[in-house]
Amino acid sequence: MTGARRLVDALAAGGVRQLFTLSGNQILSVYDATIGRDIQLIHTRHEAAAVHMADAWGRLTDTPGVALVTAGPGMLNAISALYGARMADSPMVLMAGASPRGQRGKGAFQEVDQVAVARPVVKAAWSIEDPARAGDDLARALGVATSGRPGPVYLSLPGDVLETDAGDPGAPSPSPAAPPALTERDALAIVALLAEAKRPLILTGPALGRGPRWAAVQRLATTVGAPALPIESPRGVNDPWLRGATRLLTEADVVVLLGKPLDYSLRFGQAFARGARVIALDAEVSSSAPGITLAAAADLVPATERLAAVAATRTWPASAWRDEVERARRAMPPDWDALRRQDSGPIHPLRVCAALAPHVEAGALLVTDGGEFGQWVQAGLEPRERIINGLSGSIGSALPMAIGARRAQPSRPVIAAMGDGTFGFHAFELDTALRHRLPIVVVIGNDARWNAEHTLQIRTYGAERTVGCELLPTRYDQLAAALGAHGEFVQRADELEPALARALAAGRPACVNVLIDGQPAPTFGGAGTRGHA
Ligand SMILES: Cc1ncc(C[n+]2csc(CCOP(=O)(O)OP(=O)(O)O)c2C)c(N)n1
Ligand SMILES: [Mg+2]
Repeated sequence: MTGARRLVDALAAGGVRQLFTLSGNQILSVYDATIGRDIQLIHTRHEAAAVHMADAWGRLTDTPGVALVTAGPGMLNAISALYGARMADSPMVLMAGASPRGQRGKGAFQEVDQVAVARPVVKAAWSIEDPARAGDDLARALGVATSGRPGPVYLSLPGDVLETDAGDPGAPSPSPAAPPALTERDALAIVALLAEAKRPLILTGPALGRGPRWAAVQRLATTVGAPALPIESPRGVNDPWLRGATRLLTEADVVVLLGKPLDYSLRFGQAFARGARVIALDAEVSSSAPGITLAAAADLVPATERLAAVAATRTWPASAWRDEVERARRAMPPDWDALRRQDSGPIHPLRVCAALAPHVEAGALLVTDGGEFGQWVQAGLEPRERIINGLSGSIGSALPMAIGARRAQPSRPVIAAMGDGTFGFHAFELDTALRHRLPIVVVIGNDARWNAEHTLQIRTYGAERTVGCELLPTRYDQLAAALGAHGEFVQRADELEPALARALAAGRPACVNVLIDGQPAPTFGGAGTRGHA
């Protein structure tokens, strides 16, 4: 049995039902091995898109999405997207073909040290060196991707390893060591600090902000009377979705960081009041990090559950603080009402939000990206569930992520909202969506510029020194239609609702191209960071 066959066996055994992929010489043996198996090849138009799709799959299902790309340039195309998955704690595996072992260092076709290139942006990276162990390596990669704080794993697949007949694999490798359990001493010390707090606050990293992990966080938060907020926006504590809660973060006296490094997004601690005590709990933490009162390394979900259980043995005084923060987070500024309803003149981004609201409140999944329009969509909507570009601060992922999401949840409407600049990164994935019958709806806020950068230029250099950030009011709807998708062009606010309804009912991928009035992103006056995406 070849390494490629062992790999595909292990994918099937691991429950992987599709590979988000872009073909190349070095991986055709894996394609061949999928014939007759329950593993579909979702063939994309760019390797980064394949990784974004696997990333969305990982975030939504909490099981690893798997991408497969070719060697050298193919693999290098995927790197930026891998960083996005890393910063979003997304469980996924990227596999890439690689030059044969015997030609290493000799200038093989498309030879580059792919493991070294991937290493800074993944949880783990290695090359499968023994065809007999290809399945075992893959199983280990799936395990590492989901364990502890989830994240992407990279595997190189040397061509000869894939094509060589493999013997007996021998004993399987031990599964990855789980992070340690929270010690009783740490649990008691953390709960004691929380009990002293008047305004405790829990902030989570992206993984703890999703699915079953978030439920564990909520149990702790409810018990101790602390508001809990996920920090997942590149704008950090200035995440427009936090709305008025941003202003209240500086009032917290004890802050618990769950799987959330004290990084740029928290202004390295400056986002909190001087004297606030910061507790950091993560799969790996350094106890000597500046600004941290107490650090504990522990497996996050069991540790959070243990904290909730220890806390439940005490009585916690009633406090209005938690509700106050949650109310401030939900409340939209009163002067937005008129903008949401305005049917005359240029279309404000909030008017687009008003048209999207019934759909995302009814359960459509919202995928949003960066840029100013992306911030408006995040600020102006309260969807049941959403995926955003994330702490990587990268733009361009929303369209392919919507495709990965639709594949994960085939009967759920998926709406991807993004700026016109952002749309250009992966517009051709509409073709992928069409071929694979994944009818996503793309809504473009078209202001004919890279408005986030245009706005920064005005703010930093002055209104007379804007340069280089113009685009055209392009008919992206016609581009979509040329690819076979459904296209809608919206120039007046009252056209929005019917256009969206037609797009959602089209039964094929759709693009709603909305000419909007480019506006600077909303701010809520916190002391946070201002990211650039
Ligand atoms: C991969 C990547 N390239 C560049 C940027 C910098 N960047 C952030 S927002 C933005 C402009 C986005 O323009 P558009 O999608 O049209 O949204 P708008 O701000 O106009 O609403 C740019 C260039 C980035 N964050 N990520
Ligand atoms: Mg724009």
